[in-house]
Amino acid sequence: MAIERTFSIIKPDATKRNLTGKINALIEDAGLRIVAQKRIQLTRAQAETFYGVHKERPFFGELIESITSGPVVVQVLEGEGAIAKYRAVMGATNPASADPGTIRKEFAVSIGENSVHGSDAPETAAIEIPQFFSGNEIVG
Ligand code: RTP
Ligand code: MG
Repeated sequence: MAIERTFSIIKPDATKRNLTGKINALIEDAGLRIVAQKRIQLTRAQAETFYGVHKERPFFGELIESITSGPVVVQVLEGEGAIAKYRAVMGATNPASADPGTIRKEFAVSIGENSVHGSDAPETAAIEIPQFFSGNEIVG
């Protein structure tokens, strides 16, 4: 399988509860390498651009409130099949349905406060990564 890169966000519900290290331990234990990282406060405009595909969804307002409610840690993860691998480590969107050992089962509070984001396809990773990182900020 090819070496891929995927985009990850540790969301405010997790940074507020000081879970960045515990989440990154699960990411690294899965064989993914953190090749770019920064802690930032998303602006409303950045959040609305990032989640633009969900603009018409009933939860869009809550989603933007939630992702801008505190610091996030944005990261690029690299590894074999990184996109699918990270989705597996994250677990289901709703933590109630997530498998044991996944980030969302261990740490998430609810579907809205579900601790992490991960790109869902190579095409979305290619759009999401450059929204937050320039080429020389990613060191594989
Ligand atoms: P993500 O994009 O954050 O990695 O999560 P995902 O692919 O598993 O879920 P997606 O369908 O893309 O939804 C994006 C985020 O919107 C929030 N959401 N809230 N209240 C609701 O019914 C609802 N549904 C989705 C979640 O925080 C989800 O991660
Ligand atoms: Mg998604």
